[in-house]
This record gives sequence, C-alpha cells and structure tokens, in this order.
Amino acid sequence: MVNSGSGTVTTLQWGVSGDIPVPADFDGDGRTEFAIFRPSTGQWYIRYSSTQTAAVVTWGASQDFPVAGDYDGDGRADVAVFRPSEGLWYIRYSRGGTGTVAWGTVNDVPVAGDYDGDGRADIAVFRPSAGIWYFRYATGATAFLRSIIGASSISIQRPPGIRNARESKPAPTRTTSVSGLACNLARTA
Ligand SMILES: [Ca+2]
Ligand SMILES: [Ca+2]
Repeated sequence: MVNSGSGTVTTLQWGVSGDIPVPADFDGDGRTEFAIFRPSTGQWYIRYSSTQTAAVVTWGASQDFPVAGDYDGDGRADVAVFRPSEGLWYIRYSRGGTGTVAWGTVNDVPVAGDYDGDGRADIAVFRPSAGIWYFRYATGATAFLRSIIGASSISIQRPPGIRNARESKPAPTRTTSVSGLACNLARTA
C-alpha cells in the first residue's frame, strides 16, 4: 500500500488465501477499511480505520458475492451479499435492520453503485450473456441499459423484467426483514 500523502509504503496482512477483499468505508470516517469476506465461513473481517479495532460479522454463505455499499445513505458502507442461485441481495444496513431484495439471476455479475448520485448505492447487475445492465435505484425505480459493441451510442430503455429478459412484465421485488445482527444466511437458504 502506498500512502497518497506521504508516499510511504506499508504492508498489512489482513486475510488468508480464499478470502475476497471488500475495501469500503464501513465507519464513515472518510477512510477505506481493510475488510475481507471469507466465503468458507460467511464471515466478514473488518478493521475499522477510526478505532483501529476489528470486527467479525457473519453475513453470507460460500457461493455469495460480497457487495458492500452504502445502501441506506448514512455515509457508512453496509455489509451485503448477492446470492446468484436465488437472485437475492441480503443487506445488513449500517443504520440498523436488514433487507432482502430480489434482483438478478444466476450468472449475473453484481455491479452495485450510486448510479443516480443520490448518496445511496443502487442495486444493479450486469448480464454478460446479453450485455445488459439492470438497475434498481434506491428510490425504487428500475431501468436497464444495453451496450451494443460497435454502436456509437448507448440507449436506456424500460426494463423487460429482471429475472428473465424474455419476460414481458417486471419481476416482483420483495423486501423482507431478517432479525438478528449476526444472521447466518446459509440457514435461510
Ligand atoms: Ca473508515
Ligand atoms: Ca450505510
């Protein structure tokens, strides 16, 4: 790691083989935390920059993608995973509470980000087979974007249904609550 201010180089061991790095600002102090998701145990190991303390959060299962982002817009990244087999996003909000959102399907790549600039991360997936990005904005609105290789423009169109592009109606979106801060999602599958 090269410090952008001083130019000094430091190293830190945080994680082991098989861990997935999930750098994000979980405590909202403006500095990115060292964090990893361990698929084998569904555990997140976060080293907070503000306190230099570490936390272990159990959230997710072995086949999940970690998708940390500030979904509730409080300035702190939320622990979250996308489970392709179910097409579900499991979010543990930093502000409190949890949510489950159906968006995407198997083989989709999660690409969450604040696409509309409202300060909250939007749930989104990229479908490689079709070259389409599907967005579910934090406002609840949806959209999709098809990028055509070789074309000079990118068009934004109405969504045809996120679960299956051949569907004529949008897939239902459900949000349910999960109790308990350290919920092992493997047991809910
Ligand atoms: Ca931080
Ligand atoms: Ca947050």
